[in-house]
Amino acid sequence: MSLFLGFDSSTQSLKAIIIDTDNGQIIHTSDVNFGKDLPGYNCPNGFLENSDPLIAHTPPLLWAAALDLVLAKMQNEGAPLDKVCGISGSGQQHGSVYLNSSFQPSLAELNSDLPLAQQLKGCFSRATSPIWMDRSTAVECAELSEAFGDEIHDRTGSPPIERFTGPQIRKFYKESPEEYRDTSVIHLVSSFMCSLLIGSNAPIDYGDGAGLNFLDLKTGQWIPEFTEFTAPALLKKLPPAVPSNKAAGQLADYFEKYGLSSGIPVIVWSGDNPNSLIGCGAFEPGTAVISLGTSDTMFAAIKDYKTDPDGCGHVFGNPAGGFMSLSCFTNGSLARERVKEQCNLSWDEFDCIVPQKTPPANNGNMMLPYFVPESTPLVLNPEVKYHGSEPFCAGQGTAAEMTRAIMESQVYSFKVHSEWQGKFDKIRITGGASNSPTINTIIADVFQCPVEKFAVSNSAGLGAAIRAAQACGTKSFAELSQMFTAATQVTLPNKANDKVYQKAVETFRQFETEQYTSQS
Ligand code: XUL
Repeated sequence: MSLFLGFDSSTQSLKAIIIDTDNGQIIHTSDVNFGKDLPGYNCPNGFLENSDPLIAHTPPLLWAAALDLVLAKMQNEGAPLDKVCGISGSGQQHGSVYLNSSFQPSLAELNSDLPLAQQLKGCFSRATSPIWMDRSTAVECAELSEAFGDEIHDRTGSPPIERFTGPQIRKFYKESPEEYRDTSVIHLVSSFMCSLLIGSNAPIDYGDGAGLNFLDLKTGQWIPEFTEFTAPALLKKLPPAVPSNKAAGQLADYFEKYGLSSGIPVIVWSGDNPNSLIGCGAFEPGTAVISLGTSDTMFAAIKDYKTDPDGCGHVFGNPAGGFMSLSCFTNGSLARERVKEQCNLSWDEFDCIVPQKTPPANNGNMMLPYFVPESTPLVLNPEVKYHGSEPFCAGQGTAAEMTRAIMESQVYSFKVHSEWQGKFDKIRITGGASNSPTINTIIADVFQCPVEKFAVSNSAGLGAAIRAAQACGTKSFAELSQMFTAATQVTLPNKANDKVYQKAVETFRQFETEQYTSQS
């Protein structure tokens, strides 16, 4: 048996998955929900409630407690932990953990009779960790942009962004200089969790490391000018950046109490998006993934380093080598839901009414469906804008027109804002709305390539387990993807719709440019 364990430390839960790479089976899955299973940390949704909507923090001790809890749960459920021969993991990106000089010695002396959270209580120089949902660093982003212009975007793959770790560290240093001074090491969620497993400070991989605004993606090194400007002596407080297939260390003796074998390799953890790229079987350029969730995301492997000229998309390290792009469309299912409600339709009607009553490209009717602030394109003052026939623009489109308009316009936006990444041979689609045959058809026709569905429910955790298996030398990414991420359904493009959609995409591009390029 060749069993590998992948963890997924996300915003709301810690999940674990064991895969068997001899026969392509998922042997066991388990999870701990932070709100439900660890109520004492007061994080019903995975973070502390705050009256300021820009602030989102989580006490990192919660994540340590969750690691003990999920392993105890798996042991009780009879998971074959004793047969696991390699481990890796996935962390929500950008969240940062601030530790003092007692962290390393405490990890080295972990007592298996006591829980992790009890033993690590005194190791934090900052009691709470800002997570990716925190948007309170606009001032620090502006300071970084002013100091370095486009250089941060050009070298690290993203401009300074509120949720990214660099601006968060600068804010902490400015607000709490003494606590900053007492900080020996700053981890990401991924490298913090990995450190617990190996009983020592773990490195940060290129996938998650790109979420700090400091990593030179071409050289794999932290950029000293950026770290020094951000906070004094910061470079000394950052773990080294390494490729994603590197072993961070060996599993600490502490975890023998759960039946795991100490000494097995722990592969460096990565961020949830780089892990999902692997867990969705999209590790090679040519395949993009569209994930239709609360927000929609579109990501793909890219071979040569390049950045989004519009500054909306991000570049991270691809755990399989090279780079990956990621664009986030904030008004995802939220916008679909709003239109469905406006039209008073059920989900089934929403999906059926479109093909029956309207032609592809909707006779030119389309919309910019920004109900909340949007990241791609950048829209700070949300508004829904219409383009097309007079009644449609006056908000009097039929339910069929409105429904087709929201579905098609979102796909036009995917198309326009992914062009910088190159051309795709196929698109893999996941998330709730991927069950809609109409959305599958629209994506296939607009992109003129096959759209594949696949049966993966926790792509980040699966990606982590696959990375552990690949790095431990048993099988290639191609073989492992074949085993765990095979397509279950394919929608082919209709060539006859190519022309009408090409024209519609150009109209959409122009409409969006007219409305939003001047906004910042
Ligand atoms: C990516 C990002 C989110 C988090 C979610 O830049 O902020 O996708 O990784 O966990």
